[in-house]
Amino acid sequence: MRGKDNIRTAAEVLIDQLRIHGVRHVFCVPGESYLAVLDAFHDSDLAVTVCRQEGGAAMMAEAVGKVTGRPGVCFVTRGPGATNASAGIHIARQDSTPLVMFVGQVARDMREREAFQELDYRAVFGSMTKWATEIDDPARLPEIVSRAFHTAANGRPGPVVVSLPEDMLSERIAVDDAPSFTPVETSPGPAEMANLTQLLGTAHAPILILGGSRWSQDAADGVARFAQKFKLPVCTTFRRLHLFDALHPCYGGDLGIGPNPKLVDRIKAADLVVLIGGRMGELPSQSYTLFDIPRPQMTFVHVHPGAEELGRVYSPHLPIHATPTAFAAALGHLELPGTSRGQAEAAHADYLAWTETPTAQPGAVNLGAVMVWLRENLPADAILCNGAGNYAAWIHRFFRFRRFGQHVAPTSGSMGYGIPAAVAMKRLYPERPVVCIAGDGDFLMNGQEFATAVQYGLPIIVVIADNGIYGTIRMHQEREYPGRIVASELRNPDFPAYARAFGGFGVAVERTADFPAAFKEAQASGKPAIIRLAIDPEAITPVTTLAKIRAKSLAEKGG
Ligand SMILES: Cc1ncc(C[n+]2csc(CCOP(=O)(O)OP(=O)(O)O)c2C)c(N)n1
Ligand SMILES: [Mg+2]
Repeated sequence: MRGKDNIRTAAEVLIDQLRIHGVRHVFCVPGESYLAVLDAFHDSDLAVTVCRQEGGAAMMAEAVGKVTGRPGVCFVTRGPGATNASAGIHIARQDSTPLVMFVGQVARDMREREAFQELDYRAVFGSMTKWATEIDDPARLPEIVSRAFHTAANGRPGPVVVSLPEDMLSERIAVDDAPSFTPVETSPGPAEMANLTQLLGTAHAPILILGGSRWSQDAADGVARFAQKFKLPVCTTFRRLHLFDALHPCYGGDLGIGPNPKLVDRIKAADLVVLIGGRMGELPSQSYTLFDIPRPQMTFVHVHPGAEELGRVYSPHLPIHATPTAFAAALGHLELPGTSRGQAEAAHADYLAWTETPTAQPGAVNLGAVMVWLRENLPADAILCNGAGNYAAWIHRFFRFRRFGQHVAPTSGSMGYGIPAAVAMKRLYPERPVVCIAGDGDFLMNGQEFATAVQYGLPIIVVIADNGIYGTIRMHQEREYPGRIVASELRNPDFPAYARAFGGFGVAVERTADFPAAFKEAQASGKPAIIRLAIDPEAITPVTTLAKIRAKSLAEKGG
């Protein structure tokens, strides 16, 4: 309880800092290590979501950071809680997402004895976070929390871990609050924009590639206007499809796993590549084969909010240290001689042709056709979440994302992300339809958070592509060790019954034609829902089958 003399417990000071920094939602699994914080939640207006596993809580906070650009916040207990949560910390790292995780810690006078569940968080999270620290002196709480928010959100965003010794949290102190934080925008300089104008003005086949974080709808619109004015083709990196309207006449497609070969050819033939916001990691660079390292073969402009990322792998001809938001605003003032620079029209025609019609598949449910139905029937404000597995290839290929924040999925390829992300999105945006697409393996990595959806009355719709295998791994096995199947087969529960057991709605779909009715039933139920799709394991990607991969591999290996 707060005293009348403005003396607060450290835990109350902490909650007040969160409110000052604009936090509305916190995700947690409780622990006795931070009871004083839980008690401070009691009197605050923070929306608290209690989760079933810390990995889920951390992924929910990560999803909030992804779509809002401000740190998502989670609270977990020491040792086992923190290590469970590390799955979400890793996603925030790879995906450049602002996240602040608070961890309970043993009392200060017990440290270094390996007391119950004690860990050294600076050491454990040191290489996974932008900053990992512990608060010893409650009087420094406003300062350290302020730094945590700045660090998580500025430059290249990422996770910060703050450890809270139990006895520190219940100390009573008089201390001033910190001012609220604002992420720092880094703008490109006039010299850089002049240089860019010159490069774009003389290029014959330029292309823009969008990726990373620190975007907004305004920034995406700004790039779209610029691209349209000068007919520049634009593509997006792995799982960043939401950065550009797929039906914009300049959109050339998704540079992720299994991209359109015509897009890859277009990039190879480009004489100027402008990469905005992304790191050009392993997946979009097609395993580091698209561009020469360190100096790309074509003129390479790299715009990134983190100074340390410029020149890290690729040495750009023109590095621009800027946030995508500030860079997009600067593009509005950029004039190029003439109007026709690139082959946007041809790139967009290639994209439309590649994504228009579902490919033929073995089995009675065609996941491509399901995606096409969803893209034609979900409203423009719907949010799609997913984790990792081969099933996601059909999302990337056939769903056409139209606006920022519409796709919430891990560039880190972390299974189990879709359910927590969907729960977080529905908690944030109760009025928007939220659909999670999951694999059977993927779903059960965090399926327990379906209980959280039920607990908070969040009618998310989960579509499980159930092929009875860890399909991605089986695909790699067949390619590398044909016919030698091990540890990739799954015996699954009855997923619709699972949904019902949790208090949700469940339905099974055995034929493509039954999907629309099942989806409408799920919507009408008003409950969190699971739609189980019976997917033929042979339908391993939109373009090939397991049998074909095995046969090809056997032929190559002389088997
Ligand atoms: C947390 C985590 N563990 C393991 C992996 C390795 N992995 C990548 S995809 C995959 C299988 C996915 O199976 P499923 O969700 O059923 O989708 P499918 O490939 O069958 O469509 C595995 C095990 C991973 N990416 N993330
Ligand atoms: Mg599977």
